Amino acid sequence: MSLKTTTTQKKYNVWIPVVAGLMHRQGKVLVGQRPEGASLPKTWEFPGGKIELGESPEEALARELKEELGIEAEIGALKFAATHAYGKTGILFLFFDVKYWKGQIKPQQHLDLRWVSPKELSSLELPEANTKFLSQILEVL
Ligand code: DGT
Repeated sequence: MSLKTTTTQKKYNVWIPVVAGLMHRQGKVLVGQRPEGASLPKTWEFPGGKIELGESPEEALARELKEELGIEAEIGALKFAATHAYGKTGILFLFFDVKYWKGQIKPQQHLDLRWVSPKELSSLELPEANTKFLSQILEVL
């Protein structure tokens, strides 16, 4: 059987898979402020980033946490998945629990890092997607 190409090809959206860690310490969660030159500058995000080709989501998150925070993290359960559209680009977010890690957390890329309570999290400037999911994020913290 041969595949037939037609002039009216189906248009596929572009999707970017992003993993983020919900890092817990004494009832607080870690957020980092995105650098000035990055997209969504100065917003407070959960540490993480894009999954690279060939990586599992957990491998991607462990790599990002090493790059961004300088730690060796044990990636826990998938807590929450959601999608958001930035213009024509879709982002698939996968949020994982991170309760254990080795090493001292130091900002390698963020302007600042903060441990915040769920209440404080609600008062920070977050990326649009996180504001949209905030109630679901708060439920799983
Ligand atoms: P790169 O290599 O510059 O593409 O950067 P990566 O792979 O570290 O990825 P990043 O953090 O720039 O991309 C994640 C995308 O997801 C970016 O468009 C910001 C968006 N985003 C929205 N909320 C969050 C969040 O809570 N955490 C992270 N890490 N990204 C978020």
